[in-house]
Amino acid sequence: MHACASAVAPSARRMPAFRGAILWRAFGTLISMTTFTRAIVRPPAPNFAAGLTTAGLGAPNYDRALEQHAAYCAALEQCGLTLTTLGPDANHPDATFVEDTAVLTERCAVLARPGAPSRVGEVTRIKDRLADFYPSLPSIRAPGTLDGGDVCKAGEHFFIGISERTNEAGARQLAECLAQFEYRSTCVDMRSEKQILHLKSGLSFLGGKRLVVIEALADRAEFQGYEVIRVPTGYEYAANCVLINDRVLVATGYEEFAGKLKKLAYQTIALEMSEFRKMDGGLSCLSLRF
Ligand code: CIR
Repeated sequence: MHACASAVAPSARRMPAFRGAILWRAFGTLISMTTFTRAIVRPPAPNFAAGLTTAGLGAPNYDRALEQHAAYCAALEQCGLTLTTLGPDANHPDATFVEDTAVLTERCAVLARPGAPSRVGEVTRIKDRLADFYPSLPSIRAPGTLDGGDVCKAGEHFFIGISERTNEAGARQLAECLAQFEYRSTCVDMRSEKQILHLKSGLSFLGGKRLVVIEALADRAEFQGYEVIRVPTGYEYAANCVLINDRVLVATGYEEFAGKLKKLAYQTIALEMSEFRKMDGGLSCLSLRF
């Protein structure tokens, strides 16, 4: 079967095709800006601490994680999003990191195939929910693996990280799917960057031609032509920030970085992420935005 074969969901109700992509011209270039209206989230299950982690920061406190998740959801609503909240999934302790299960765009959605075997089953339940919004849900197929956290949408362009979770076959399949919807993509091989789990742990898009990039990746040829806000070594966690409509979610504790964004006229919302960080999670991982 074709790598990007699509399963048409019978329950499809609405296709967000080309919704929310605003195009405008700046410096002679057409620039697109996505307007998000919805997000899917899933609070952590009580066995959240049994998930995968390399952080070495100790076990997360469940009650605090729930509080931080609730604050995160409130911030998404403040950004104008309507939330679909899934029930906690104790069969998959990492399932709160919903971002890794799919890649969502204005024109299409692609189901991921997580690189960690313990996370593969998370996709089935997300698929049912996404079928409410997308009439067709192509998926990444074996031997391809792909985590949504390795995919950074920068307007009409996608950066796809080749990582410990996303392999070349998975990245290629995604690029082919996206090309069918007129999106371009570039692969970023980050297997030598051991300090970050996913590409988006070290790369964020802030609209126009502006990226936030960790120092270790900042000089990569893939980002030439972009205005790069560099995040110094030791502060990598700040790089996973999330532009949602007219605001940017940032992790608390990185005042200098937040100050830089404010100077560039972004409205920031700072969120405490300590308990998710203990499980290698950042701000973007906690939602699927579309
Ligand atoms: C994992 O290792 O898969 C989870 N504990 C953390 C996933 C974080 N997701 C992301 O950065 N997109």
